Amino acid sequence: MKKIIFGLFLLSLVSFDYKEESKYKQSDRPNILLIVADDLGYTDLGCFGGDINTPNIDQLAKKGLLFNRFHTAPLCAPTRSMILSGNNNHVAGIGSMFPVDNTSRQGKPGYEHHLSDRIVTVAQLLKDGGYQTFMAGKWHVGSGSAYIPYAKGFEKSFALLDGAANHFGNNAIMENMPPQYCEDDKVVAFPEGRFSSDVYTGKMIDYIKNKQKDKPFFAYLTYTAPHWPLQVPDEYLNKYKDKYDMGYDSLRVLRFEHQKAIGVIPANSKLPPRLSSIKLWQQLTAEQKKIESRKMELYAAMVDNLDRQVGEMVQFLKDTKQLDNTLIVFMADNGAGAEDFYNHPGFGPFIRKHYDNSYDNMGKASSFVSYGPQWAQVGAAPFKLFKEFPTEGGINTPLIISGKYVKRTPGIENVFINVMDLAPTFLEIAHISYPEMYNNKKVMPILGQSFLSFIEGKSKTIHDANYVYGLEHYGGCLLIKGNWKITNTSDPFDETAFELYKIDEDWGETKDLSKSQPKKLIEMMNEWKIFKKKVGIIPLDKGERIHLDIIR
Ligand SMILES: [Ca+2]
Repeated sequence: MKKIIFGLFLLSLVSFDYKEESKYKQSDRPNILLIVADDLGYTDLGCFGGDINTPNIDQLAKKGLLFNRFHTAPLCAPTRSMILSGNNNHVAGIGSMFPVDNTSRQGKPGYEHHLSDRIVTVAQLLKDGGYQTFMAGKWHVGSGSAYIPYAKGFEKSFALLDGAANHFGNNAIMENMPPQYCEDDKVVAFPEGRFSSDVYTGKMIDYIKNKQKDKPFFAYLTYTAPHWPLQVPDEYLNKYKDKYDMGYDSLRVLRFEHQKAIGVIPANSKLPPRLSSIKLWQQLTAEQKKIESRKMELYAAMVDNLDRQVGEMVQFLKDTKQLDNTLIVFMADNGAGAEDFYNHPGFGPFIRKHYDNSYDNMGKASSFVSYGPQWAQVGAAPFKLFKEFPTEGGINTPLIISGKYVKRTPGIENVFINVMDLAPTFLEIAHISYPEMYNNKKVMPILGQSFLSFIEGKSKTIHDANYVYGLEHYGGCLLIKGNWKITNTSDPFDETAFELYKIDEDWGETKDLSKSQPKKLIEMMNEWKIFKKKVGIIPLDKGERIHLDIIR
């Protein structure tokens, strides 16, 4: 175990007044548990109309609020930078999750590839303000010693610094890139043979068990499930056996119809066309069907296990009489993941050499299964495309808020809310204001808005009708204002290729109105120019393409 050598950390100077702290009783400053699922689809959870057994998460929704218009970034790292900062991913330093070497963006602010010093993390502010701050799971927003959870406000942490890893150990999933884990300020290895989600739940429970009694906690629990490789503990391997023999085309329709029936999506929603690049289920051979069904069985088992973990956390809080004083937020970081690295031209050769995807081995630690775009479009059913894309399929993800402060009648909330709203809400709950200066350096004002008064039932909405939500990641662009949205999925990037949608009527982004509503397009493009400047987006170079090859 080698010690990470840290740079100098200046003592923090925050706007929080320590004399203020004593003013609040513990009950006035509740615990905050933020659970993040990785690549969980919009249609997977039972409460969102899915068929996977998720009673514990459903119970949170039953007692709390289910948001059907929660917006994140289309990928893991930018979303996580926005969670932690309450700001845009460019301001937070993750303008790109992929390296931008040899482009005009290299070395520029916004493209640091780790959390920037233009923001202060919500964990840091909560810690400075008297909370105990814990993190277990995937970090993905910086791996240098000055950028790991320990350096960004978490007192205790056990973190995977990369975007993905083997769920059972330290076998690399990319050439010359062993997984990077840290525990507090030390480099550690993953406990070989244990399952990722079990390890993260166990660590978090330990942290809370051993915390100082007089302090509330902020727990950031970021599972790597159900992100590929689809691997599950042995007792889960056959839990969904034969459940998906109807195939991806039928399941997509079934889930979509069920979402309409239970009111998660409007009753008049139209299912966007299926991807023509994907073979019709009925055209697959019996052998192909068997393998495809197996992929979804494993994915479902992984989601089922994730639900068990959530149940364990909630039960622990209940048993230790902390549940009533805890705000619980459950969210997914982006849309369903369509990547299939096993069959990827760049990543595939290494993975195929070291992992065995033969049928009987699928789902075990030595396999590397992904469910691909064919099943990802099931997970994203009411929406167009999936993870990586700025369409709703990439960015409209499950959010459930439950527990302390939720005083609205439980149910489905059709209000616009986004990932930057979490940090300001947590700060408001803790009576902490976001500073203008931190460590003698000016920081950018927070961009999210607190939803505390909304969940308390004191206000009808979170953002007003003119609120603008913009986002850019590696050339994928979107901007939402009220019920309108512009988006750009051109590749190579073309700044004149924005499409226009009225998303309250067209959740699936099926009718591009950019030609028929030119005035609206101009208005939205003007907003885009303002937004681009505000957060410091540098466009892709001429002809530059995103480098992940996903079928669409
Ligand atoms: Ca993710």
